[in-house]
Amino acid sequence: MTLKNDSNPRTFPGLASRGLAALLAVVFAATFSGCHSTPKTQPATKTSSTAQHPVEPIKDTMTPAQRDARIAWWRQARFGMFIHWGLYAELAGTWNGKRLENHPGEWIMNRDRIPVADYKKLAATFDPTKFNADQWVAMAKASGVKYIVITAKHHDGFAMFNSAANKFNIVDATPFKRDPLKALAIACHKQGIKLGFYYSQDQDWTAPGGAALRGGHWDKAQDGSFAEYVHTKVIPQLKELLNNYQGEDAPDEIWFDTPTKDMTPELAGEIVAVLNKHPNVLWNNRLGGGYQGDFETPEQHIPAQGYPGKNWETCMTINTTWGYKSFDTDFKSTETLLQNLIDIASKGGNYLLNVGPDATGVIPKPERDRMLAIGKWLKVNGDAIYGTQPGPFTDQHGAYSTTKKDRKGNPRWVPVWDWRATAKPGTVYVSIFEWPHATFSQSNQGIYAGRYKPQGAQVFPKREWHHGEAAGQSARSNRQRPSAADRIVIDKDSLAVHAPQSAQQVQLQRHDHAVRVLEEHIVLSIDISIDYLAEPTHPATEKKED
Ligand code: JFZ
Repeated sequence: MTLKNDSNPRTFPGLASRGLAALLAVVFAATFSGCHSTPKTQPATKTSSTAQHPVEPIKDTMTPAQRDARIAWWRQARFGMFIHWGLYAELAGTWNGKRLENHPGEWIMNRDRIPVADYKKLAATFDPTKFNADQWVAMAKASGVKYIVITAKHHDGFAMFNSAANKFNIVDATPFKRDPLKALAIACHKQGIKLGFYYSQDQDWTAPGGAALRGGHWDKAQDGSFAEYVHTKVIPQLKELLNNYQGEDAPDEIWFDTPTKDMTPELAGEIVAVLNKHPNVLWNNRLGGGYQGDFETPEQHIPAQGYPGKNWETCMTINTTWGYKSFDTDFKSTETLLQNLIDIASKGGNYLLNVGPDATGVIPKPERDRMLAIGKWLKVNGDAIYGTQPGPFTDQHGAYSTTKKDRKGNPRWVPVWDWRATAKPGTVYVSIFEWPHATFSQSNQGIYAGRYKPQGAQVFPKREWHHGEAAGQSARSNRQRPSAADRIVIDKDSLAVHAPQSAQQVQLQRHDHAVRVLEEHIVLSIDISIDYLAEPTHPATEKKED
């Protein structure tokens, strides 16, 4: 591969200015305006949707353009905040003086086999007087999230909203007597944040007939007909959730969970018929009954390649529990969380990061701190995340382990946290986690020693980066960090190093903008959007997720 850095007239230092890069972005956008309207999702054929499902989801009756418009906000959002909040917050992970280990707090009723009557008593003392919807939403907004998803009803069956359909709810059964979902809907509407409701449609440990995973029912009060449970609780409550917040334009999505075989295609179809009356409401892939929903929901992990061509969202705990546990202090570092967000964006997904408020209505400070630190980074670098597509490079940032297995027994994906790229038409954003381990300067060979070698890259403005750390030391604590104003400019020939002729077919499917950049013989401007690592966060408790 010949490198032509000097001969390319456009790789001049002036490119380092943001203004010029922005200008180029506009030029590229104009050049490729024909290609970004291309729908990614193919229309489902009549046979595949109607044959499988008694009721066809509304999206399957739409044109690709309508379907894209319906989910556009969600695709651009990239970052959301999950909230697991319910009666279990009162127990905070402890029942009868015994700490619940190895299970999340919201599963305590099931894991400790708490009798239905005893669990229901928790409502009488649930009084989250410190709950303040405006504060929660303001915090979410400052964290840079574009949407919130909150547990309207979790597996314990307790409705965190005003429900005429079932009295086991926060308005009728607690001294609090208010509907926090209403307050959140109002606050979200005011502050421009989308709002989704999590609803456990299948498991319900306090309603007769509701399902119970991990051992089945443990209390006679749980026995009954699943269909009757769906008809008398699930469908009426879903109607409430879909209709009672319309003044606030909510909800924007319903997040179903843990489908079992009980959820037959017919019962699920009845639910879909209700959802279809609200064509803009998105719903995830966990309804059951064979329905795919609008998006995939990998949980607690980031898939190695994302889900090319699909909408997907990784949901993840900020420590190790979803529902509040007073003694879970195993928080992921801000740096890990940010790298997860960037990794997910580079693969075209959303990051739904969870917080677990306590029983007084307070989001624990370590969780708030981390959320806000992410928001601080996004404020400077958000254009590398929001509304982006996967980056153009085919580099694999990791490898499948030959020894470690994942939950399903397959070789585990072990990521390398070096750098990730995202893209918008005409612009590629490179976020670098591991700044190179060597002295390097503006020469073709010297720029990147170590793993990352985009030969031909040039760093502007002209200056040398010295990296003062010994090999093997923590690369995080003291490495030299680039600032947001720095640029790497890579010309088409050096880009071709990453995209050999043979690989371009593969690239065309996911990264058409970048491939067209190559074909047009123009310089690709790459924004380095890094800044955040300058802040020391929590070096002692760092933990990498895979
Ligand atoms: C589910 C819930 O059970 C959990 O409480 C939380 O709400 C989370 C977001 O979603 O978590 C699951 C679902 C399925 C499995 C594990 C956790 N599973 O199949 O192993």
